[in-house]
Amino acid sequence: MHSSVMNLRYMLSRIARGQFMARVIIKLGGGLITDKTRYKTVLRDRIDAVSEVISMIIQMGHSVIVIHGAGSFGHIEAKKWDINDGLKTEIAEQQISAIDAIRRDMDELNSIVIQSLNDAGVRCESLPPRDWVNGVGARFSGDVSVFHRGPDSAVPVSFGDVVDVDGANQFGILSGDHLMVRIATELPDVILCAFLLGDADGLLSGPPNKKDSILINQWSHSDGFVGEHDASIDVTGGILLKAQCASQISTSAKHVWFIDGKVPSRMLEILSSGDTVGTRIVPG
Ligand code: IP8
Repeated sequence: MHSSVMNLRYMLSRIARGQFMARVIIKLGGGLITDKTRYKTVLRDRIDAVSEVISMIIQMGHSVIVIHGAGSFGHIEAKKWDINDGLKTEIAEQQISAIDAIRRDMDELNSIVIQSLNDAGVRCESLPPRDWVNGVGARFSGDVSVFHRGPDSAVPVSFGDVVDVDGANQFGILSGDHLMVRIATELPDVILCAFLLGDADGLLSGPPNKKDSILINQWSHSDGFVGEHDASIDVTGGILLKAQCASQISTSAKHVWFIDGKVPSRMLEILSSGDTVGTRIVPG
């Protein structure tokens, strides 16, 4: 057996089942699970590594909720046809067919995530936002109590999506980060809310590709600036929007973290010791 898996099994064996039973909400960032620059390029190995750890978190007795981003299955076409800004009469026809295509592509990405979780022994139920959400941003209308499950139920899985919007806009993009805010602040007993990134150990002081960018170990809203990641690709906003969402969550969840999703065992470290390599988001 691979040594990192053995270490995980050892860590798991030291945590008695049910000892810290609570809710764990995990966002698989679009930049972790896809190559954001190439249309519909999925990074299945990375999803599988996260699924293995999710299976262990469930074995610990926690109830888990999974949200994933869109990456190159959503943002490229959404940007091309301005879906985020709602209906534009001059390109309405192209926008309508782009919405169909984006929703189909998101269903495809969602079924890959669910297949990976199933392969790791995790039963799932998909709750696509288009079926139960109206509006965008954290104040969308929609009942997030459907995510409230016990530890032995199927894991609810949802994702950023094109949703209906009342009024002239008619449609817009709901980010998975805004789903995270609503679920994490409205459901009880959230012990960990983890944002899994694809390009960094956590929030950095500058862009990830710059040598002098360093990891920020702890961040609160009042600290302000964080280095930009992916702003030119994401239609829903870059890392600062994510950080603002995490900051809102930190007022109600004990542990809110940005971590490197390529090392998902860091979630187990947080659950077992309260600390890991990453950025802990604290209220303020
Ligand atoms: O990647 C965006 O969701 P996010 C959803 O979680 C689409 O911000 C369809 C672009």
